[in-house]
Amino acid sequence: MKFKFLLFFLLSQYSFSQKTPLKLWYKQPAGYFEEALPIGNGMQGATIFGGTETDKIFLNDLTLWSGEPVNANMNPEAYKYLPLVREALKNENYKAADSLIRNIQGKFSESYAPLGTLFFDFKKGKTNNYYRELSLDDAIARVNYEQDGAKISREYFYSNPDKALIIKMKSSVPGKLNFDIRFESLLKYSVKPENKTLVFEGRAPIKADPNYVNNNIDPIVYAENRGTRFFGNISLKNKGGKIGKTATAISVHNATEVVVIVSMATSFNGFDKDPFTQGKDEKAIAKNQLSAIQSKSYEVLKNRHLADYKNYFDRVKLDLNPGKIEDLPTNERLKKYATGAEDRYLETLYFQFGRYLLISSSRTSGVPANLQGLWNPYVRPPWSSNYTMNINAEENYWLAENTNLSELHAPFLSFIENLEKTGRITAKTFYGANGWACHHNSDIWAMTNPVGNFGKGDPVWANWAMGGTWASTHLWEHYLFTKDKLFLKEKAYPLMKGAAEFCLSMIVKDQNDQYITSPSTSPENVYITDIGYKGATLYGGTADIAMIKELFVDLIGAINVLENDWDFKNKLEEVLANLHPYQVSKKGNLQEWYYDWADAEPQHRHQSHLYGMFPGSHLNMTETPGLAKAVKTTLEIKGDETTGWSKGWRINLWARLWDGNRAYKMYRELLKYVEPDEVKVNYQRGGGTYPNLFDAHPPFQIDGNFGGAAAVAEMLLQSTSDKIILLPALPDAWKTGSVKGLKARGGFEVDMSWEAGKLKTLTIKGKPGGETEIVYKDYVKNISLEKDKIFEAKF
Ligand code: FUC
Repeated sequence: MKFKFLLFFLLSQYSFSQKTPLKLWYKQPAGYFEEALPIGNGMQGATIFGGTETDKIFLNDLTLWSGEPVNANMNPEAYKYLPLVREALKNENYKAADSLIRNIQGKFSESYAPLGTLFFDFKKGKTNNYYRELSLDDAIARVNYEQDGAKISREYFYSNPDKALIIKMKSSVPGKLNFDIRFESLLKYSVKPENKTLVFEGRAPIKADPNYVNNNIDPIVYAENRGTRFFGNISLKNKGGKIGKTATAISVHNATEVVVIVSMATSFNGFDKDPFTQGKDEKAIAKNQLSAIQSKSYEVLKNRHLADYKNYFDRVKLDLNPGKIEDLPTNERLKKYATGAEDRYLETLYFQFGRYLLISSSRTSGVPANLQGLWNPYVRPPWSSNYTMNINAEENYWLAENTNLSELHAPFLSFIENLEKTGRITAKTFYGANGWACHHNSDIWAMTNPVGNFGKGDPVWANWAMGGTWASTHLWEHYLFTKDKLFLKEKAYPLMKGAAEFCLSMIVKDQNDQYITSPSTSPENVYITDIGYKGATLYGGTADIAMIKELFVDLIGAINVLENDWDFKNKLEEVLANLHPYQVSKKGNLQEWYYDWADAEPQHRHQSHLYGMFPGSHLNMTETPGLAKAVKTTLEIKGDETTGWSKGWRINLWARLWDGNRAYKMYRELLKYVEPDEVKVNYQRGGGTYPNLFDAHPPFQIDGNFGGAAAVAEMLLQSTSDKIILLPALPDAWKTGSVKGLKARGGFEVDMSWEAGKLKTLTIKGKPGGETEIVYKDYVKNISLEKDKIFEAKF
């Protein structure tokens, strides 16, 4: 067994040395968060600055949030306002509807908390030949420099198998490592050195308001014996020299090599368990993790980390034929790219960085990657770094299936199980509705209520009710990519059905006897009625109808597979047959509102009414070409300048419109260099990419990284339950290349190469096996593959 592992490891190292390394690298330490390097094991993570005098490392744990389990029954009278809002809408009194709907609001979400910061204080002094990198091939960050005639090197990785941050520091000259290790936190905490270990503990607030709620004098509240606790050990193993301590720090004197191990845990024990009184024993967990590591050598820990990480990362290879790659630091590369330079290496790096980030932030059941993945230094991070359900939380998972990381979708899919629990109470109390609902925001406590602080939120974002509908379509997508029938039957179907039952409660008949939602809002857009009223609440918003349609079509697919619940299928079909249809506006765009009203902000970043084209699929180039044209006109009117996540979405939309060159143009714009937030710049900052390749909304949001990476796959391969379309949106700029390991619906794994813009070779593996139709331009072929069997073709 051991020998096999070693052989695998040596072979993988050998094949890796044959190709261009995928890495971010810099000639100086990070000065800002958006220059620092993120690593993570899917639950915990670190952001590394790599300084030579002080190396600062932000520590995060995905399960450390402010708050406690939510009382979903927070506004028990709210449902009484639903008939009043509906009545106002029926009377076309939009102003009254906008005001009445505020009675259907609850509390804001809680905030994702920063755990603490680790500092290594080194001797001050001149250094030379500084180099800092993050290797995506092995998920290891490295810092090297020279000081006092010694080569100093540091390696950092966050191990999933060993649940710890592991750092190795080395000096080429014996005895040259001298430093102190400190720990600080912005939360309530204490720290003390014990032998060769620095021990810290603390707890999160029981409330941290969003940073846009500034009318509250007490935005952060702590309480004794309440809130999520955390605990950690920082332990050291040294070669040479000795370890001492001060009152709050551990000191290393004259060592040659030091391995630092950070093992930490929180008391979070599930969305519905009090994290203090019913919490996990975070001390025992952290200590046990540490003692399990103590006996393992650094090399063993590193090999275990590599085997674990590469199992995911190596599944997909993308080669865009970059030619001779200029050896430029990543920040300079981005700046040069922004001048219009070709850089297919950077374009590949950004794609693979998205996959790297998902592997590093999405491996915790019930706790998906949040607005910043898991890397957050702020107590009140932008938008609470929570789950914004009207795009951002879902966009995080667009790359999970098609870039062959299906298992990493599980944290989001299991989160939906939690949402369903609070969401049933939300549906009942806020609307008197069946099923379960989720609104604009959620958090680790699976809150599902409309936010707004009981009437203070603008309905344009606070009252959007389709969060559960959108999220539930991910369950069907997971089934389509895996064909896991047991998952469909036991997990997905009941959740999807509950989300649909809520939709059935929210629809009414319009004057034409067609189904529409009432009330409705369209994320986060404002209409102008014919008499000039600017508002948010309406009936029959297109986005609602699009999401309902997608979910109902998915459910019918599920019923056909499971061969059960035919009565419910009849109900869904009846609604689908009588849904208010899409409308094309007088300008030729897809109408967002029930009437052909004007938009208060025609270039607005949200485009939820285009949902059916992407991430949905009931609008497409073959079956609904007319509506696809209206989608295109909508995007033309909106223009291309927008926030990071919105660019990510539009690139996917252009890919689905089979316009590879426009998709590519916007991909380039997503990669537009953006300075760190604290740097003063004299040009207009817009969506783009920070020096550490984090997506800039701005500020940092990880959704653009994930959406952008998903879009690259979407440009190369599109699929439905019974079709695979090859190179549907290949841009002229990617004339020659190859890709291995992309996934298509049906569970197929696709490798292909192309030259001069034309498909050359194709290999499709059936991974559970099944039938599909392959389409490449005029080439159409039906294939039927048994499990693990391969179809190959040359063009
Ligand atoms: C939505 C967007 C904002 C931002 C926030 C996190 O509300 O409209 O642009 O991304 O989520």
